[in-house]
Amino acid sequence: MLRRDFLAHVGAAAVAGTFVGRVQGQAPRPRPTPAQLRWQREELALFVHFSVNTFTDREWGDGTESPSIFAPARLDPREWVRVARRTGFRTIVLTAKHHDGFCLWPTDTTRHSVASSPWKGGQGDVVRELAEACRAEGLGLGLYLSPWDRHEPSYGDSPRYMDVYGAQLEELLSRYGPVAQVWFDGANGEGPNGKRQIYDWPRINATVRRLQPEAVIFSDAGPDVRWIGNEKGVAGETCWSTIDPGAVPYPGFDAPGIGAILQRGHPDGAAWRPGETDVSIRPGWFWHAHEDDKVRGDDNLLELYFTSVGRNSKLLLNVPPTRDGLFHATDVSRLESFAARRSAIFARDLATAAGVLADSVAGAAHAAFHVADGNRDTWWSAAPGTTRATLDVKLRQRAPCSVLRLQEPISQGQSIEQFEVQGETPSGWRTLARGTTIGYCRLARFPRTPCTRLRITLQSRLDTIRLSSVGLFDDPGE
Ligand code: FUL
Repeated sequence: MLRRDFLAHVGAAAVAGTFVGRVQGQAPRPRPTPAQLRWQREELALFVHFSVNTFTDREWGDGTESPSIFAPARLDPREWVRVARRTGFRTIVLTAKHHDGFCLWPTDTTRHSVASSPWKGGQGDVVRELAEACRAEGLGLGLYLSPWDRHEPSYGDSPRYMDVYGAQLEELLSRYGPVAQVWFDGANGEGPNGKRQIYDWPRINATVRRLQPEAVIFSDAGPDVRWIGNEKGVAGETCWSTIDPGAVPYPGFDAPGIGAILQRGHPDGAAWRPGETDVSIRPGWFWHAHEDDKVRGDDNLLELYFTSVGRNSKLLLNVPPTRDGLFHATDVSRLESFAARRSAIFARDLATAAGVLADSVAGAAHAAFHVADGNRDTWWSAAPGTTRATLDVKLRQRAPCSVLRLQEPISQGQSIEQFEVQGETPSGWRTLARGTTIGYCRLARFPRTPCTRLRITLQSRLDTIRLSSVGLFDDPGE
């Protein structure tokens, strides 16, 4: 089809706009580092909260717990990793130390660790077992090291505690091979001296960079990955991977509206700092017997997938082991049905090899067909300066569909500010989805509709409009 035919086909409203006001010499927009790109493409990571709290039935230990209570009879991190891999998770993040200060590895910094517990006669090392299992199964290892430590006597004596904390971090990052992610919580309390601990974040981050340069650092304030601002599993309807670093200057920073800022990011933020959505499969982060009947079901988990991965975030789903040291059978079966629901939806992409035309193309290397070529490293690009562009996607056959997936090639940054998708149905054109940001992945659900064609309108005044993939699916569970 010639360009003019195409314009006649999509109609006047869809004619590409051109942004003439673009400022020459503008600073380039932020883009992800290879580590941030890898982190995002994994989509799913598993969080494992396990500590003395598992044995005391508490969410936050106060640091007075005796290591003698840590006695998981069947602890097996290989089982955690196998379940994770089988159900589509690519990294496991373990609470190597939670706020109670109990260390799951035999640290030289304190006796408050597995070395003083009856588990394996004090010879065990949970971090090592997990690291080896991750290596064997090809999963990434993530470590949570709580800065807030309610056991450590030096906590509150800021420089002295920073030495202890720094030494713990050094141990974790130098003894166990590659670490994919280091997870910092911003919680901050007073020490036994009645003083509030001051964390030396530049020093902490520099330690990670020195020992594990490939790892991404998570905290409210990044620097690589930001918190999504809530623990409900909900990224912003509008969700930018960019943020103004001044808005959240350090982890634990609190200000009115901070949750919403973290949820949405900023379209013109100077830092590429995508959001991670952490949420638990149960009401609590640690295992409690009385929550065994409150485990999220597959509908609920799928909804979380749509509100996190489907909104340009990554889902970090917490599954806490029981006192045995294994995942509870209910949690495992929910993870399995969650995985089955995802494959039932995403196994068959109805847009594969569709005929695609665009009303604006930057050049042959970025032709429109790339959005349906199944290759995430290729993309269609509208001509630079175009602020509104339309794609026409002709499906190979009419098919009922209920889920749409759009993806920007985020290796080039994120630019789309508005999208609208219409489907051609036997009764005419119908709007299937509309919204603001896309980013790595935007998912939309709509009532099952038989479609033969899609018309996708995209707008951005920030940067070049690009799309790497259009996916169309049917949810048989609808
Ligand atoms: C919070 C902690 O206080 C919770 O216990 C949990 O670890 C969660 C992931 O982060 O801030």
